[in-house]
Amino acid sequence: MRLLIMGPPGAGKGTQAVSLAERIGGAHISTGDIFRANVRDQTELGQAAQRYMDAGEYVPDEVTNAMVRDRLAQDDAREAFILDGYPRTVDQVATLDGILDELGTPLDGVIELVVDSEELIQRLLKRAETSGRADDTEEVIRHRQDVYTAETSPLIEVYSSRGQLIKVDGMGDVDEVTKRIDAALPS
Ligand code: B4P
Repeated sequence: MRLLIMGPPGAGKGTQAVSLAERIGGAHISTGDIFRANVRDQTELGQAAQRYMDAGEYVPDEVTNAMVRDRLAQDDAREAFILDGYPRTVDQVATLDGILDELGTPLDGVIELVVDSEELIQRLLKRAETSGRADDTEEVIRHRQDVYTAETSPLIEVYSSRGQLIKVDGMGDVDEVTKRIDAALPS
């Protein structure tokens, strides 16, 4: 199965995508994780991404699109994958459509995790106590929510109009949300 998981920062995308990848037997492709690994290793990609991430801004599309194109062409993503945190802009949707067309690997569904805005902030503030992530300060957390609303929330309508959107209530504990996702997936 080939899936996207969407939702604002703190919705639980990464949390759910890790276990979902195991259940569908596919690759977990998190653009945030790939950027953080590159920042940690101080690669050229990491150096290009770091200042955007630290400020809560999106990394430019040309950098992100090239990275995802390479990753999706790898063997472990052939039959099944969950894309976590990509696409995030209208341009990224167009690029992803082209990549999946070329590879002949269409999507089976797009999961949207729906969570109240105050709950999002509380989760990320809690993570800030332990994560050490430069983008987990209250000011940057709030800015990331605004960037999501402006840049990414319009994508929900795009996938909804294609009949691919699977809305899942992301409130409640992690296991409850996992059960809801499994119940909502196409068979
Ligand atoms: P991401 O790594 O995708 O960061 P995120 O939006 O904060 O989501 P994450 O997956 O980490 O959090 P989750 O909701 O699982 O992106 C980071 C940055 O990378 C972006 O700001 C941008 O700069 C760059 N980037 C990434 N992709 C890009 C793209 N496509 N284009 C351009 N730039 C891009 O979990 C949050 C917290 O909630 C965790 O602590 C978790 O434990 C907790 N949690 C989860 N589920 C819970 C539940 N049910 N109850 C309570 N807590 C829960």
